[in-house]
Amino acid sequence: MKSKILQLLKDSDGYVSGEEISKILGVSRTAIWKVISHLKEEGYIIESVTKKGYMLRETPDLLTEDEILYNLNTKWLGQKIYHHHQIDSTNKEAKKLAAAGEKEGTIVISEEQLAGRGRLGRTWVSPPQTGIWMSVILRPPISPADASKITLIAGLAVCEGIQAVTGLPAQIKWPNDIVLHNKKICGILTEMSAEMEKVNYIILGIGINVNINSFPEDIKNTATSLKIEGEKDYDRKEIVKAILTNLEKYYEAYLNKQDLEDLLEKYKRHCLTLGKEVKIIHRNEEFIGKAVDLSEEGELVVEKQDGQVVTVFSGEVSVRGLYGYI
Ligand code: BT5
Repeated sequence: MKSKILQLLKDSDGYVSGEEISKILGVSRTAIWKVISHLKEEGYIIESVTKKGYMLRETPDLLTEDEILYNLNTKWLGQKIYHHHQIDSTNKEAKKLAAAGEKEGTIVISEEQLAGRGRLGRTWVSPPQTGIWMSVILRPPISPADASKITLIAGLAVCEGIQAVTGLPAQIKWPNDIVLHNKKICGILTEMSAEMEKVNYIILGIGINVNINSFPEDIKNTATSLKIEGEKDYDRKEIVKAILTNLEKYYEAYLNKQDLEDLLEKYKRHCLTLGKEVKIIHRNEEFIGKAVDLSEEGELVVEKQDGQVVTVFSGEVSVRGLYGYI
């Protein structure tokens, strides 16, 4: 009932009377009043005027289920959201839920992470209420060997989502970073539980720096936020919605065709790695070459300095520019 009342308030330009709400939803005026009090506790500013009714004045800047579901155009992705004010890591929590049978499309989102994680045990800086720290539970009927393609699909969905809402020229740094003006604004961490031939679930963790003003010393030269680059605050909810809409569309397109063909063209257009001299780092080995293309499987095709052409699987590699992060 809470989300329905909220929807009525949001859809109206003026006051909505208790009588009207009561008629539409078939609930008592006291029940409505209780919900309104509850919404106020959550941070909604709602004016109540006798004889006129209720008017929504302000919505809290929180990524709650109610806020994200309002006008979200997906069929299944993000239709159930666990919202936290603080958590260690949304990926860790999503993994617990998935292992306990949570269905595909459910999302864990937190205003702050105390132990946000990057790849290979690295940390992810996740300050309160200024970013999008979320994890999506997916159960694709694919082989574990294809799981890294989900990272590419997510990168495309995030890049285009950010561009659409902010108008900023976000680009993809293959395989899992989104960058803006050559600095990182988003990282993607894909974790999987699988058997030999079958994926049990994939946790797609997405971290986006939205309204962060500054970063710790060790990453301040490589990290940035939408606010720093665009010089204004952005609405986190709208970005989440745009990403979920794209992600559902591209994920379904990939599963229907069982290949990346249609998506790769778009991906390449946004990919700043192509055409660049890169250093590929995998465990203790590294080599230098030019990133010339992406294979049909989404691997990076690199021409080494001796002319040999190799394909690099996205698994656990790090890609660096010759003169720094890009
Ligand atoms: C990533 O790892 O880029 C994946 C980040 C995924 C974060 C999301 S947030 C929701 C979900 N829950 C989690 O616990 N994680 C996921 P990697 O490519 O390994 O990059 C990590 C490196 O990026 C760190 O070692 C830092 O150098 C740098 N870094 C850390 N925090 C950053 C930030 N907020 N913005 C930009 N760079 C950052």
